[in-house]
Amino acid sequence: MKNYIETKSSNDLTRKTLALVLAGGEGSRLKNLTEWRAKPAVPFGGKYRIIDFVLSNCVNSGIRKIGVLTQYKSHSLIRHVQRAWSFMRYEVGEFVELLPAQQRIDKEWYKGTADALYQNLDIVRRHTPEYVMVLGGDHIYSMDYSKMLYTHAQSGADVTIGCIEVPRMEATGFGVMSVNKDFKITKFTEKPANPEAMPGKPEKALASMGIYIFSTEFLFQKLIEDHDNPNSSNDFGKDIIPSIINEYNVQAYPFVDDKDEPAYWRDVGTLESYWQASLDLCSITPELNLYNRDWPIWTYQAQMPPAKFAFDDEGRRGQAIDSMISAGCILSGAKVKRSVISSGCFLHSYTMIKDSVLLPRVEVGRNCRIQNAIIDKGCYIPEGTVIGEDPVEDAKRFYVDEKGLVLVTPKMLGQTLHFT
Ligand code: ADQ
Ligand code: ADP
Repeated sequence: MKNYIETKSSNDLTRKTLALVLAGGEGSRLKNLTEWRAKPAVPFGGKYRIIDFVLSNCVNSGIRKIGVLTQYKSHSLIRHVQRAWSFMRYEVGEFVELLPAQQRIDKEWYKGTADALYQNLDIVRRHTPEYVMVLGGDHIYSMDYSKMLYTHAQSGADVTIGCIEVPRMEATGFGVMSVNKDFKITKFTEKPANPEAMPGKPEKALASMGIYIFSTEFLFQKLIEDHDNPNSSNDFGKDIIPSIINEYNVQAYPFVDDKDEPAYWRDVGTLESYWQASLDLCSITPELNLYNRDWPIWTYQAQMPPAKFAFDDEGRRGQAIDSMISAGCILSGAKVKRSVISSGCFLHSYTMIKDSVLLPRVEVGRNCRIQNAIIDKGCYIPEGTVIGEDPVEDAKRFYVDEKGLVLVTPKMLGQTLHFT
């Protein structure tokens, strides 16, 4: 293995890798935000969709052969991937290929994540990759996968799993692992009720990021065995990973920053985590830097004019502080604080928005006050609306979570859905 590595550059490794992005999950904890779209298609960061982060990581890492497995409410996801990622050139061996659940093997949709891959085994085989990188389509982070690939090849592992330290009680929603001093995984439990603490760190647990590098033959073998096992739910986290820990070399790859600290990685699976990760972008020195020209996040964007800040008719300025204002927005006399205002929003005079996330094409009428809210794409908020000040009032019309965060969708406002 060592000789092999010495003669291969990381470029060789990335070129021989096929990335498969699992983008079929329902994301039900995002409530009505995923009523019409899959979680990876949820708009994020003003002009992106969540899936752009993992796809940009692939492309920026040099992994340019990518399949996207879709299932649940996939229309806007498919449309977005086609529009945004068609710049990849198949002629030079680069592609983003859509792999929708299409009952190719039998009459079933994708059961679990392992089944999603199993149903596409022949397509994977045709690309003859040496490594297959399995990725979730619904996390916000910037990560150089080539380093993980290099570590995988160098260690000679059968599988390498990306992992990160998280607060122990948050790990109930993740796969939790224990590792030995060489980072070999010795134990793996999917979504434990009482996550095991890390040695010497009672408040932390080592969570799986749900990203796996498999040496291809090993993956094929395990997918076939899993398919033939009637007791399996055909899921990586629930079935395949726990079943191989003892017998095989399964390595953990910690995702850390330059200072060896846990890097920025967010599973924006709940409304609160989605809202928080959005507002993280507004901080003065955000941990996730979208302005890093060495690591661009690619997306599709309609051509729109620059954001415009206009006076209202009493001469008050439209202004925004600690906020991201996307292209195509007009703030006429409205004030915005610590908020993400996505493309094509129009905020009218005497309106105040703070600590909120507006998805694209929202219009807010005059004299509104909005705080601690997520406003879904295409909503029209009528003049004089107040959101986020009285949870009891808000709950009569909108979705309010246990911390008082308000979600507003066109349907809740009695409006027709125009955009997903
Ligand atoms: P979860 O995220 O809970 O845990 P899951 O719901 O299976 O696992 O989703 C994993 C990824 O697969 C998501 O990107 C989802 O969109 C996608 N997906 C789910 N079902 C699919 C299907 N039938 N077809 C195609 N795609 C599908 C996983 C791991 C944990 C790990 C966390 C990290 O199981 O061990 O800690 O990810 O978030
Ligand atoms: P308000 O109800 O907030 O006072 P208006 O509709 O009167 O908003 O628009 C206020 C300002 O916004 C206008 O003076 C103009 O500068 C800008 N504006 C409105 N519509 C457009 C547009 N389509 N293109 C460019 N600027 C516009």
